[in-house]
Amino acid sequence: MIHHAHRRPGRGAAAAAATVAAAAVLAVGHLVAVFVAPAASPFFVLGATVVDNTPKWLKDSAIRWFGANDKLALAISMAVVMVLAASLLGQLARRRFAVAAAVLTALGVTVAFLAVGRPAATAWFAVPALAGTLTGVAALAVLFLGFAGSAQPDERHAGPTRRGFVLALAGVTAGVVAAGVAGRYLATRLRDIGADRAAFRLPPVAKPAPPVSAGMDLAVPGITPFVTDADEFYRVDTALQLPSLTRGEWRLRIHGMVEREIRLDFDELAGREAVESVITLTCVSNEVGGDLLGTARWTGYRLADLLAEAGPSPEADMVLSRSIDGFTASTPLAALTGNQDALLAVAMNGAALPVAHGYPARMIVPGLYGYVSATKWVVDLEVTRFDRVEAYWTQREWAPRAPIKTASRIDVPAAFATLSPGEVVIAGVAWAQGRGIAAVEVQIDDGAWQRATLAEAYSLDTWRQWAWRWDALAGTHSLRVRATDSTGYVQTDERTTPFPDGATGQHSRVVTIR
Ligand SMILES: Nc1nc2c(c(=O)[nH]1)N[C@H]1C(S)=C(S)[C@@H](COP(=O)(O)O)O[C@H]1N2
Ligand SMILES: [Mo]
Repeated sequence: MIHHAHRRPGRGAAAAAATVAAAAVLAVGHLVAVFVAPAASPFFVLGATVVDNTPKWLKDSAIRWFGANDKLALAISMAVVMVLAASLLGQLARRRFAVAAAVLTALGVTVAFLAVGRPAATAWFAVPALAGTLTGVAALAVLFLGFAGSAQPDERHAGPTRRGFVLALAGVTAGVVAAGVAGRYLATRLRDIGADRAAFRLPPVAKPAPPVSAGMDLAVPGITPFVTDADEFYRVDTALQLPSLTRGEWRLRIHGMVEREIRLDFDELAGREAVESVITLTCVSNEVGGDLLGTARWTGYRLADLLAEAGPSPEADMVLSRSIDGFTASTPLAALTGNQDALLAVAMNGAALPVAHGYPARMIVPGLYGYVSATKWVVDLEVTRFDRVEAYWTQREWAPRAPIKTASRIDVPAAFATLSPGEVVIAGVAWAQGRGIAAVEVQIDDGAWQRATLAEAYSLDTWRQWAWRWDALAGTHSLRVRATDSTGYVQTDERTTPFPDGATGQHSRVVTIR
């Protein structure tokens, strides 16, 4: 009689087998999601769940430690956790296969539940995780049970069983890799979001935005152009994988404290009046002198009109917008109903929104930082109250209300530049959306503040270029800028961090003249 213990794979083999079974759940789930809904991939569902539930201290440290690689750091941590958990599952499977299979099933079903709970999910969102789980459990059975019957008494002998196990492991691994590669390939072939974007036609606008005139660009070499190219535009979001949402799939639901709920698809937008607006979008995380802001000509539909159709309750004071990937922003209702330039934007600088900037539709609200207003891939607007619900960053203690602060930046000369004595043009941009820039001043070392020349203003909601001609003398000098907005507020010298509602402080640069 063969002793029971001899039928088990060794510890290492068990860990490898269970890791491959767990990878099968993700790979097959990802492949099936290509056909069902890409956002339902167990991979993204887990990633998004982790991102949404990472405590603020950990997220802040991750951003501090890894900077822009925070998403890569997350993927690596998740992979490490998965391998560790799967190794434990493997040890369990060696002893009690049925219990291990039940645990894997329970985990898979949990992911299916999480998938159904994602924003804009349907019951179909459970399918990829369930299909993946079935495959994973089958892989586990093949690897742990399939070859146990003819076990060699001692694993160290390279008998048929051991060879069989290795072959099975290799076969299942190959299957998992094939499913993963097929998922990635098909995702780009079947879901050609590029073709969907290319087929987009800009809606005719009844009243085009005023043109950007020559006087708005001072044409100083190196200064930030008035309009930012879409591919130069800063990008900030929590998305691990850019959502791929076609116009055909896109839906917008307006609900909550409204007289009537509204559901719109993209074709229904075409029947509405499209408008155009040039707006400077700004990120609250922009440091003094930073480049997390840009100006574009946005085309879209007035949020005021869409909300009016739904009829917000007089008790409501906020709109919670939600993206396909679960990001939320809380925007004061009055900022949407009281501003004709608050848009459900579908185009940027005359072309469909780039996927990274919210294709096929996003919000653009003048005067508010992006995290409380500029939801990309927006699919849901809930009319509600600030005292009822908190948005993504507000839950992480950023300010619930976040108007953009008056600020200015030096674009030229570059930091630590070495220049020749004589005329040096100091120039940059200043912004105070909603109020407008009234003056910009420059200070050299401890000298008097000097009035810069302002470019023509486009509107209160856009940045404004400024320039000042300096007769530079030899030496090392510090250049400093401050803006005054139309309310008379002079940009403070007091330095604060972006957290919780935007940085303050004046931008300065050191240059050498010789
Ligand atoms: N879906 C989604 N929309 C989002 C975000 C996000 O993380 N997810 N980030 C917001 C923030 S913080 C900013 S500053 C703007 C940036 O928009 P952009 O990437 O087009 O410049 O998008 C906003 N909209
Ligand atoms: Mo932001």
